[in-house]
Amino acid sequence: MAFFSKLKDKISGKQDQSKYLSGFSKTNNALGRKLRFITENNTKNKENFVEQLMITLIESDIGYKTAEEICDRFYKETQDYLYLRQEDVMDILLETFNDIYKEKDDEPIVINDSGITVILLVGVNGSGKTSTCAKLANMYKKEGKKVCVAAADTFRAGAVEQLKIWAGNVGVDCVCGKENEDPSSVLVNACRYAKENAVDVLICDTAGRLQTKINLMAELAKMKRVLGKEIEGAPHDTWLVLDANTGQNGMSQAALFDEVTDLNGIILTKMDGTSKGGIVIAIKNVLGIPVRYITLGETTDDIRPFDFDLYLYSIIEDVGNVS
Ligand SMILES: Nc1nc2c(ncn2[C@@H]2O[C@H](COP(=O)(O)OP(=O)(O)OP(=O)(O)O)[C@@H](O)[C@H]2O)c(=O)[nH]1
Ligand SMILES: [Mg+2]
Repeated sequence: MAFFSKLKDKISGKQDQSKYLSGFSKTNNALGRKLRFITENNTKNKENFVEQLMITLIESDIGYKTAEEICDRFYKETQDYLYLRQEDVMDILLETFNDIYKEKDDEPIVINDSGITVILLVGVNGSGKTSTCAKLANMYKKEGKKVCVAAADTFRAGAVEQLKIWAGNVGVDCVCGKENEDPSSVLVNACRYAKENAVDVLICDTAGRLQTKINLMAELAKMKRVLGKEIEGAPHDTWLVLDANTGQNGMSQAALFDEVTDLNGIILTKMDGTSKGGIVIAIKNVLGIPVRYITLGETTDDIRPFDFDLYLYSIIEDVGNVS
């Protein structure tokens, strides 16, 4: 297993891998187990294997287009299928996932070295925006940065209070809006506060909205413009907070939010609770938007930078045995 050995070498020095992998295990064990199963059961029939592979990939939310691409590539790579060992089939599959994900390079996260880095979080209702705001705030604070959060969800009753409590727990400043206040005016106040208080990172929470509601999407476009007027280049990062359980609707969310807000990243939440997770590959392959972070639970520590090599490694079943 040439590719797998290389992958193992690559990740062996990475910190925190066991927690990362155990958080993933549900997602990728399910995919890994299915891949193993169809590999074992189709040693003599390549056509049948590829058909089963297509179904498995679609069941794991990889999406039709990307699944088809993986199957086509796999088919071409395995002229000698009948002579391949099961582990070699698995190895070729993992390498195909890798090649498809890494075909387009990820642009790095934008950091404003000359001032405040502004991050805008957008997404549908309940995807995890507010809790992710707290998780990011906690993470950046631990890196030694001065962090402020902006509670610009003035639409849902209790939303401002929710972020205020999280901010208090994490120990960062929070600029709050009032219920029904224009969210853009909250962002103006937050930018001014950030400038006056030497803040390094300003993270803006927004109200959940369906990607198909045109007026609410227009409101987001306004928020972006307002941020840019207050702080040059802001928002530097606009990230879609996407529930990993959403399945293929996630593709439509990503496409429509991207159209209005020009996303430069995705945060995949609730990775601890999904048995799918193939959407990581689909979004990157179809829309070219990289996953920046994943969240793996409900405490403020449950956030990790997304690492594709660890993700891929965890697809192989024995995730606990990384040495
Ligand atoms: N298990 C698990 N639960 C999560 C994760 N992230 C968020 N949640 C839960 O998902 C629910 C919704 O999270 P919120 O952060 O309030 O979501 P939101 O997008 O701000 O919701 P709205 O403001 O109503 O649009 C909460 O119960 C969170 O605790 C995660 O990574 N794992
Ligand atoms: Mg919220």
